[in-house]
Amino acid sequence: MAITASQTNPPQSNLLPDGEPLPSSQLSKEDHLEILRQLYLARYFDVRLIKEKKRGRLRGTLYSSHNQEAVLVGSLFGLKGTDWISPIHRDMPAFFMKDLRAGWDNNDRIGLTIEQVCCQVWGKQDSPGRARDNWSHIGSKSKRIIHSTSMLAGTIPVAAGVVYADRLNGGDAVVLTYNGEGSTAQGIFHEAINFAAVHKLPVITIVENNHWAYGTPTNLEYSQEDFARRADGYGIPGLIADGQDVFDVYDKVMMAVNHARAGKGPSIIECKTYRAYGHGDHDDDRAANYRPEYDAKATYKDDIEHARRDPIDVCKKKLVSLGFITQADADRHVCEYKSADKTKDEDFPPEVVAYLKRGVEYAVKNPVPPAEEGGMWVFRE
Ligand SMILES: Cc1ncc(C[n+]2csc(CCOP(=O)(O)OP(=O)(O)O)c2C)c(N)n1
Ligand SMILES: [Mg+2]
Repeated sequence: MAITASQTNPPQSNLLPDGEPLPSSQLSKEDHLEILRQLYLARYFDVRLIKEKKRGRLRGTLYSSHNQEAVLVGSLFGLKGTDWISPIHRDMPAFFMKDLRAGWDNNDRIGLTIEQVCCQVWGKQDSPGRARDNWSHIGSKSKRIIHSTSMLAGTIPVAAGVVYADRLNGGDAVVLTYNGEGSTAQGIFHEAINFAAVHKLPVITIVENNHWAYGTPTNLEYSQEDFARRADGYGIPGLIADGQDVFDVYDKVMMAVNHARAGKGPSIIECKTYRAYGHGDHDDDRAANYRPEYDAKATYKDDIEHARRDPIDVCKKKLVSLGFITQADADRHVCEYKSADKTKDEDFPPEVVAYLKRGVEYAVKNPVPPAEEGGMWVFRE
């Protein structure tokens, strides 16, 4: 039998020391329920924005995170507040979900508030960017969120520098950088990861492999079967996570976090998922044309099918199997496998709807910044 390249050099399957249990096996029933609530929250944020945009209430481009929620929730859940993250355009919920485990209404937690993030989307005065820039172009030094930019992969060297400084100051922070698989073709991706590998910096690079970079499919982006194998070239671990299974993402990220915190350096985690809509909302109609025929013929079409499992459905099934919820609980609010226009508020738990309502109402009432600000902060004031 012919031996394929991936059999001779498969990505690592885990980073667990011998005999150590999976990190997710240590999560409590409350943690499991909280993870499901956070998945609902990330989904609701996205569908609400899609609806607001369609009604003409928002300006800017919406890069939907629909179907990719498990990557965000699973990767953020085990972080300490003092860890850093660097989200990009498709990770909008990450800005308010960082450190959410410390309490949805805890004003001292180290993540942006839902009000700040809604103000950013609505282009209002209390947004971190004071309505001067694209939705996802925000960050906060005190909240340990590296400012997102549009220069894809450009935040990885910044992230490496941030944790390098933290180490020199005696800290134990790790940084999670988020990148689409298309962004990995940038030269800076290699330069930054190589630097982090050489200096054993605690940089964990999440590759959100949603199988499309704008209109480019993965087989025109890189030539390996599994992107995670590229880690071998840097001499660091590369893990693959089922991006639809929040607990698999959690496990792989926690393995990488523990590895990094122990001073063993960076890793790459490829989360296999699928982009639910177009690149941005301007691309939805075109994507509905350019994708189906191509996907059906792709050699990795099974991967795509797998990545189209709804992460909320996958999570509920796990919780039912563990006896943490009943099937009746699982069926109470059903948003899974529904496109945004097909969902209603009743498809989400009331506390999720109320949380976002608070953010939206704050943003709607918040004034736009004074016009005189327009020319400010371009140069040092
Ligand atoms: C350096 C750079 N090149 C091109 C672009 C334009 N651009 C923005 S998003 C995008 C596609 C990104 O695809 P991927 O990294 O897979 O992320 P996804 O949108 O799928 O989440 C492109 C080409 C950019 N912002 N920066
Ligand atoms: Mg992509």
